[in-house]
Amino acid sequence: MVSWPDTWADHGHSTAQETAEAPCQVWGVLNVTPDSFSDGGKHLDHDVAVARGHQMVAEGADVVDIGGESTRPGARRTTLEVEIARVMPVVHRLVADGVVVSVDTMRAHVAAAAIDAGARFVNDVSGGAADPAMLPLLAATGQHCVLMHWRGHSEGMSTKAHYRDVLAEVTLELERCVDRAVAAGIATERIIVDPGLGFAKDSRHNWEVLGGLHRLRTSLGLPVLVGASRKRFLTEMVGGADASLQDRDTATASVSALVAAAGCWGVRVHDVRASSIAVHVGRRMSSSTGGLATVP
Ligand code: PMM
Repeated sequence: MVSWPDTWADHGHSTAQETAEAPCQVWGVLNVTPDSFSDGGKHLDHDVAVARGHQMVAEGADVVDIGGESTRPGARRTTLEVEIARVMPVVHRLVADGVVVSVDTMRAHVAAAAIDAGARFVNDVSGGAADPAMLPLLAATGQHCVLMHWRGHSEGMSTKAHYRDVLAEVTLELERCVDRAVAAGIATERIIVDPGLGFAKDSRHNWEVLGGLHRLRTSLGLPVLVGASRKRFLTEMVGGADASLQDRDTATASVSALVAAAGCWGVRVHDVRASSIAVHVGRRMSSSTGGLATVP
């Protein structure tokens, strides 16, 4: 089991070389939902979800990220009661078994319940924007959090995929998101940022963000988590709607290696085993070049 530093600054990411040598975290996606775009409906049964959480740890996951609300493009919101009922039993059981758990939620109420139950991270895809109580909660609890680039709820987000310079705008909007979090009282050392691939971004935007990860990371100066796993822009590369899961996971693992080579802090993936290997390859390559590879 990974022992977590008190802050990521303690993790020693102070130079490019040190970042290249620090392990790239692998977060396993555990969606307890009927409608998430790749694993929806698979883990609605809590016993199945808990077993999958353990399997992901055995395959190399550092963190299991549990979500109870689908954020696939066009998805309608889940009620608070349903989200709690889906997520909390799984959080309780995996925490009791010693698994490092993150809760993927935009609701402060769900985050508070998960933190009380022992979740170590709150992964808010809205970067604290969806629920005004979220940032104060994270400040009060001192929890590590992932703040993702977000322009609005899934139902209308495709209409917001307009950029003149996607990398510059995502970086700036994330910077403002971090400023709001710090103003609310969250310590910078507790913040991980995520460019939000697929969220108000089309395929071309996603590739441009991936191509500029090294720049995004160094401009923000914070750990970066990347969630490319099985997303549409990767599926398009391997046959579109007819793509096999295996091919989508191969494409995902290839991205994981490049994300690790770009010095990012972690990847969020469904197929943990392949990406656990891929991030080692990516980090090894970037440390062998004496610093960080710049992903083209
Ligand atoms: N993507 C999804 C859900 N949660 N969280 C973070 N931090 N980053 C992401 O890219 C992200 C996320 C989309 O759905 P999925 O759970 O099926 O991958």
